[in-house]
Amino acid sequence: MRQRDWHIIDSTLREGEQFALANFSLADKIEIAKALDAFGVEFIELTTPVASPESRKTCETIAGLGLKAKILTHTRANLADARLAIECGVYGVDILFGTSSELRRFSHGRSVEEVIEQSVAVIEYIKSQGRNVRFSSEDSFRSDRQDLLAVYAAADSVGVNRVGLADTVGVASPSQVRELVADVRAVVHCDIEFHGHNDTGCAIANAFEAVRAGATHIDSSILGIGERNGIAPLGGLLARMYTQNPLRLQNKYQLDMLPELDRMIARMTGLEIPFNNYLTGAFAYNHKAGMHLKAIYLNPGSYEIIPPEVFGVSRRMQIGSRLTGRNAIAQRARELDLSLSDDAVREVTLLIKELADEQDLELDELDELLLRFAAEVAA
Ligand code: HCA
Ligand code: CU
Repeated sequence: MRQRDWHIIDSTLREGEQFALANFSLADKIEIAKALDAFGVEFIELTTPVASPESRKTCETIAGLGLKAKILTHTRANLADARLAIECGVYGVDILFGTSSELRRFSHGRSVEEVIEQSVAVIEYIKSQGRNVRFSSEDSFRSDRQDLLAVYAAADSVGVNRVGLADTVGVASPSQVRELVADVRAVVHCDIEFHGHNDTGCAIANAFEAVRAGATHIDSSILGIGERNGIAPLGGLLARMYTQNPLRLQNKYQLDMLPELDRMIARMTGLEIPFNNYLTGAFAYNHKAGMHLKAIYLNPGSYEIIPPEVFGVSRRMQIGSRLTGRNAIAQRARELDLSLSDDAVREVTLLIKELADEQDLELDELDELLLRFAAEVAA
């Protein structure tokens, strides 16, 4: 199937607010919204205005900033919540209803018919107010397939703009996502959104499969923050999608702002960016083994699937370890304008490896050693 165009719904200001250490002030939220807008995400989702007076103020303020990104808020599927959302001036309302048998039995206690009836009323109301509306079912992957499709088809038939599939508990595998999105695609004409939690490490892969199966909107958050261990991280999602269609992403988003976004959320939550974070982790572009160093010097593409500069980061050549190789050392010598014979390079490489067996050499120590060695050889 031809891949449809897809869009980012960044939920740092909704799902992300549900992260343990996220207690954003209004000023923080404005900063986040402006940064996401400058980055180029198409949609920004905010916590329901029903949550607290400050949440309401956030909706009103951010909806009034005049950003290019479309502002959504996320509410329960009832008229009172929808009304308040609309009063805040948002572009669209994302409504959510639980369709799994557990939620129907233990949470809201409604039958599928009642879920449809109530959702349709809310969808029609939001549309009558000229706003964009999305209907999503919580815990979609543990819902009865026929129930789920019936609810989506009903929402579609009254003109919902999007239906959302939520892997609320992070249980879905990529092939399950592909299958369910395809099934939904077959019964609705509207757009399809996917929201995936990362409990089993599949959030990015699941989002990727969702797009391939026809989803048009993907939820993400900066650094992946959200309930428990969060959802698909913006950076990782873009890394995954970049490998499919680099130009499209480069034309659409200010990709080199990613480190700034990740640092902003790390600062506001008091966390470090994880060492192994997609693209922006301290070692995401670290090259260490001799074979890798040699190949990177010749052609960075040999071990880098995405050029670091695209996302505003730089590579790190770790040439002072016991795993280093003579090609890396020769390259460093050339960079220092030293001319060493092949034999001399071989000799100094052995020396470096011996020293690094004790402790890695920092670049300045290594440079000093090379300069001294070259002077001795010349003498
Ligand atoms: C939650 C709700 C939600 C909603 C997703 C959506 C989920 O449980 O906090 O509206 O698409 O994961 O189900 O984040
Ligand atoms: Cu969620």
